[in-house]
Amino acid sequence: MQRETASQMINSMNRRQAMAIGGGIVLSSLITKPSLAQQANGEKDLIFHTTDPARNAEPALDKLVQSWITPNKHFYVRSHAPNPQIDPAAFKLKIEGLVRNPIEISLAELKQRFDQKTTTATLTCAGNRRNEHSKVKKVGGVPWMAGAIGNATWGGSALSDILKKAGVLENGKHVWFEGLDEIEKGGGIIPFGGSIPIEKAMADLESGSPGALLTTMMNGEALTPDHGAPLRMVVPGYVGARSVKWLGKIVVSDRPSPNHYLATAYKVVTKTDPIDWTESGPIYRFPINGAICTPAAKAAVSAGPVELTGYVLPSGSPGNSMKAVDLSIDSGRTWTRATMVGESKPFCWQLWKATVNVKADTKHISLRGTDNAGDFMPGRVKWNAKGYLKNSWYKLPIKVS
Ligand SMILES: Nc1nc2c(c(=O)[nH]1)N[C@H]1C(S)=C(S)[C@@H](COP(=O)(O)O)O[C@H]1N2
Ligand SMILES: [Mo]
Repeated sequence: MQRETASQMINSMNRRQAMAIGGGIVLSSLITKPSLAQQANGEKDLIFHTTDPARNAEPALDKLVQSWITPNKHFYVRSHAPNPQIDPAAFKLKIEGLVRNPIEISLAELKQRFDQKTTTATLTCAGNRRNEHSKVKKVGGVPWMAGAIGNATWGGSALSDILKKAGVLENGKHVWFEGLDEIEKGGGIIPFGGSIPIEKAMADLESGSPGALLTTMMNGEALTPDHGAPLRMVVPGYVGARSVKWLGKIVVSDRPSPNHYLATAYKVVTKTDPIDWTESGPIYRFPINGAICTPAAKAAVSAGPVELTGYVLPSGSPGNSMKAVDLSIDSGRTWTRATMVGESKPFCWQLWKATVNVKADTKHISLRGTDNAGDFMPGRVKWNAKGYLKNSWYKLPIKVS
């Protein structure tokens, strides 16, 4: 607090005044000490697809499945613009729209006034495994391998608690989230945003069926700028895009958000030149998916037993879990059942291991999965223009010697 005040004081002085009291070197150290630019962003052990203007990175697959909880350094980052600079001391979240009592609340008040809860949930990008789509026909966007996924314990306030306090009006049907980032789009600047239906927003976090969490903590540590500090949404069961980072505003409305990232982008559309975004609706829940994470693609193995590990994610329906995970060395003619490893929790991935007997002529190992909501990873999925929701059998190429 003290330092924050000092920096505000210095920032409000003009340069000459500040030079007069402290000299250039002292001035710059006074300004940069508590500088928001210097906010710790956490060490990352990721493969970066881009760093400028936005950071987009995923872990190597062998690192990804070392533990059920993904350590922050191995948690993928997907951002559309540079991390915005937000002063946590001055920050206020706004809750407005179709509510009886609009709220403007600081981070400290948010923590004091609302129960602090934790929930473990998997976050995954709708574009996870996009590079496989590109092998059929090139698609734009970050060329994700299968690492745009992670499982973390998130801490913060239940969205439902805050909305109850605000008093949602009868005609409030959708909850919009707006980020504080600045994305260059079509010659202008827009924030990242989206919305979720009111039923999802109000789902009780205690019932094992978490609705949505206004998150300040990730795996017991304060959120870092990469993951949306100081405040982000986490919407368990929904594609990552609905978990808006750097959350600045919540609006209750009678309709879905008009923000580009809900109203237009993040849809499975098949026409190109031009893309017809009206072809389908926004993606909310994530579908079942999975990947073989070890051995690495194109690894040289000997004929005989080969140990495999990986993850599967049941589709994002409440209470859902994996029913079966299978592997095939003959493109699906015969299957070997995998063993589930680690915890099974709603809205969380399931790690697995299996041993398959590869033959001298085995070229691929295929993975499929089925969940208790009746969803399964299909043999094929139709190519789509943005490369979203690639969830067909995961095919690992191997070299048998
Ligand atoms: N404000 C904002 N929120 C955002 C994004 C963004 O670019 N800006 N990216 C979204 C997408 S597409 C995903 S997959 C997740 C990624 O969260 P992570 O970077 O913490 O892994 O954040 C979502 N929230
Ligand atoms: Mo995403």
